[in-house]
Amino acid sequence: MTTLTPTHSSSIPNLDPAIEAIRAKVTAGIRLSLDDGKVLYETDDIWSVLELAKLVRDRMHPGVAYYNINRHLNYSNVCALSCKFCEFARKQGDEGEYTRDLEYIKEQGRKAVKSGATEFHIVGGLNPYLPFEYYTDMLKALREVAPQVHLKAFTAVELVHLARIAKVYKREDPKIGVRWVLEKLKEAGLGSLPGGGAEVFDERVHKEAFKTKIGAHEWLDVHLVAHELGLNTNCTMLYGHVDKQDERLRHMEILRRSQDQALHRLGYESDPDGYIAQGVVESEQITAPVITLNKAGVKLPTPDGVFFQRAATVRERSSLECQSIRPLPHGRGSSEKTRIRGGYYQTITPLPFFPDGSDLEDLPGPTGLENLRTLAITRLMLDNFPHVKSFWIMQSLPMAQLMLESGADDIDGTVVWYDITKAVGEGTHQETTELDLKRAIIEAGYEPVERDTLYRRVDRDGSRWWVSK
Ligand code: V47
Repeated sequence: MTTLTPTHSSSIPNLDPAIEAIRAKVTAGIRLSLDDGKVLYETDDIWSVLELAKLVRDRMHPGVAYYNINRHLNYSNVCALSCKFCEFARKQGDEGEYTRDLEYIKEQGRKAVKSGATEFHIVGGLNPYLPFEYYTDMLKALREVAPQVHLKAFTAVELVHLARIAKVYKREDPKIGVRWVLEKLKEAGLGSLPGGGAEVFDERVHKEAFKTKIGAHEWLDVHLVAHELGLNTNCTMLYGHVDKQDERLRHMEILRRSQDQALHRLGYESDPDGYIAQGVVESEQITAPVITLNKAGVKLPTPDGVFFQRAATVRERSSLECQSIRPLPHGRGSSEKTRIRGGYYQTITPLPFFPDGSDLEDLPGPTGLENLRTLAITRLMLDNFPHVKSFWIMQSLPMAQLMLESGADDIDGTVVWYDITKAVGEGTHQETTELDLKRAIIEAGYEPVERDTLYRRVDRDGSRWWVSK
């Protein structure tokens, strides 16, 4: 039997002076370094880490927390890959394998309309037996029966697979085939991309846990092309298996550099407090300046357009910083107004590893405190991500409540059916009600705001809904 020793002393709070330097940066909205991230992971003073993440979250989303009325749809669990962490995938002919036909898909669409859902989250395995038309037909069928419901579909991993089966994949530049695929899917009704399949961007972890899946380069290329086409995307980090803390921090650095690139394209100005970790993303060829969104007053991008406020002059900025007053937002010239459209990462969702049923089921999976800390660090490091999601299905609703106090501003939606991971004692029917989501948010001290996939406020009258004016 292993003997467990306490990792920190019993005195609470465990104040750590190293946190104070980070607190000053967080208060001023200055980008944290990877060394800061290491302190946040290693400190005994976890409560200060959570408190700092809450400070940023409250500055970006004062008083509110988001949820949506959605449905997840897994169209097939047949998958050519054999990722060690995955319990979802089956081979054709295995017990429990399935591939949904168009009738099933349409039925789901009709149910979604009846329940007032605003979003379908659609993902599946890399099924080698389905033609490319299956995917366009699926989107068109949903468009037909549920024209108002946003279709957030297909991870970067599936999109590369689609380029292959459509025979447009070019090894020398995967972006070409992926662009073709995304254009066709957009025509069929695709609205945005979910964030799955990112796992942890690290070659060691890739080799050890998901060798045959696309790596960081291709994942990032797919999201780059989607952003160039004006599609918003999400991203994830699947942690708590064979990964190490410094690999998670590098994953976060790569994602925030990728978001720097997206925001730069949209016209956001560079942040003079920029920090770029050396040696992490050269190979991804990201040359954009650092752009942050977590300073007080910075307008977050929205798909409907956002107007930058006046840029602070260098003198104003340094004077404010000397006085320890929160700096003004940065933006374009004095009264210039810039319209932002889609083409950026909306949300990061940290995904805690579920060992049961996977090839890595001997591993214990992350603990509650590890989940809280990782979510808080994600909020603190990813200073240019508008939202951080605590996916209640994987974190549990009680834990998602705590996470709203520790960096998260979103808990996802009603879900209904989910097959990728199952909580103990749960099958694929994993549903909660709007009432429960709202109750959880209110109890955590925030006003629940129903959002659509693009984070616009939603008003509704029963199952009828519209985006608020
Ligand atoms: O891509 C697979 C991960 C992802 C396991 O974009 C596992 O808004 C934990 O991406 N333990 C699917 N994780 C979920 C996902 C997601 C969820 C909610 C919202 C959004 C969004 C995205 O789950 C997969 C994979 O990375 N996964 N197996 C496992 N055993």
